[in-house]
Amino acid sequence: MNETTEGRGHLSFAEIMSEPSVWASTLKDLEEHGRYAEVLRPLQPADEWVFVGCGSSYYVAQAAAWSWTAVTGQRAKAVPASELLLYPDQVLGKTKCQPVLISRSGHTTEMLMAADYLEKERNIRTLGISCATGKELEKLATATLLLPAADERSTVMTRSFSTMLLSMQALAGFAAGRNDFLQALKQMPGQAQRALERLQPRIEKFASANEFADYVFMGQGPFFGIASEGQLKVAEMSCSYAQVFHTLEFRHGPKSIVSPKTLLTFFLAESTGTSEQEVLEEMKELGGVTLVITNRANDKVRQAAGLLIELELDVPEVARLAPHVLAVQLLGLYLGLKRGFDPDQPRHLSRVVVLKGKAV
Ligand code: F1P
Repeated sequence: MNETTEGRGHLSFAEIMSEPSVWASTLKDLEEHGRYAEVLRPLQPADEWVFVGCGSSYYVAQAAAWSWTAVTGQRAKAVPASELLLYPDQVLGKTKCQPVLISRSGHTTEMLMAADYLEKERNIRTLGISCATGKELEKLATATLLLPAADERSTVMTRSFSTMLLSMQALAGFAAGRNDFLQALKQMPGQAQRALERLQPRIEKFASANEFADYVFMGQGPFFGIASEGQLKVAEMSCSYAQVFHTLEFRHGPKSIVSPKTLLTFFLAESTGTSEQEVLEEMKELGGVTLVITNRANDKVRQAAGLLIELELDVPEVARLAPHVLAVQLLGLYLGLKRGFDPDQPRHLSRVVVLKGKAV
C-alpha cells in the first residue's frame, strides 16, 4: 500500500481506486448533458452492431457487444480493428451494420484506418467512444461519446476500460428505453465502492504472498471479455504468462497445465447455474490454486475457492459486469510490484500503438 502511494504503480493504484466515483460522475454527466440522444441521432437503423477495438478496448468491445444484445435485443458482435481491416467483407457482411469504434486515446492507427475506411469507402456512419478529446477518431467518426474523466496517466487501461464499458451499457439502456436498467447502473457505483474497499487489502495480501508460473482467467458470456482483460492486465503489469479461456473449454485440453503453480481465476456468473462451478471444483481437485470472483457464492464455491471475492451488489447481472474487473486490475498491479516492475509503465509498451508510414 505504501509503495503504491508514491513510487512504482502509484498512478495505476490511484486510477483503480477512483473507478466507482468516475463511473458515478460520468453517468451523471452523460445523462445531464443529453449525450446519449446526441450521439444516436445521426446514426442510421442497423441490423447488427459491431463493436471494434484494439487491446483492452477490444475486450471492452466483447463485453459491450454482449451487453448490447442483452439490453436492446439487437444482434451485436465484437472484432479487433485488425480483423475489420484485413477481412472487411466477412466482418461487415451484407446486412446494415452500426460500427462502434472504441479507443481510449482516439489515436491508435488501426482504429483510425478502420474509421476512415468505414466512413469514406463504405459510406457507413460510425460511432466513436474515447477518453481523449480533440483526437483524430473524433474528427473521423460521425458521432463520438467522450469520457475525459476516465482517461489515465498510466500506460495501462484500468478505469477507461470499465467506464467505456459502462457508458455503452448506459447507451444501450437509453436506446432501448430501459429505464429500469439505467437506474440499476446508477445505483451500482455506490455499492461497488464498498466492494472495492473490502477486496483491495485482500488482493494485496494474496498477491504479495504468492507467485505462480501460469495465470489462467475463465469466464463465459458477458464475463469472457472481463476474463480477457484480467489476462491482459496480469500480462502487461507483471510481465507474467497469462491465458484466457471460456470456463467449460478449459476441460478440453488446457487443464493439462494445472498444478500448484497455476493460479486459476474464475468469473462465476449466477445465470449459468452450476456448470462453471463444476469446472472450479474439478480444477481444485487437480491441485490448482483458485481465485473466484463472483457476486455471491454458495457453500460449494466457498469450499473450492482458494481466495473468494464476493461483490455483493444488488443490481442485475449485466449492470454489475464492470466492477468484476477491479480485483484483477489490482492483482496485476500487486504482482507487478512484487516482481520488481513498474505497473504504470510496462516493459515494451506505449500508451498508443502508432504504426509508422500508415497515417490516414
Ligand atoms: C489500446 C491499447 C491498450 C494497450 C497498449 C496500447 O489503445 O492497445 O489496450 O494497453 O498500451 O493501446 P486505444 O485505442 O484504446 O487507445
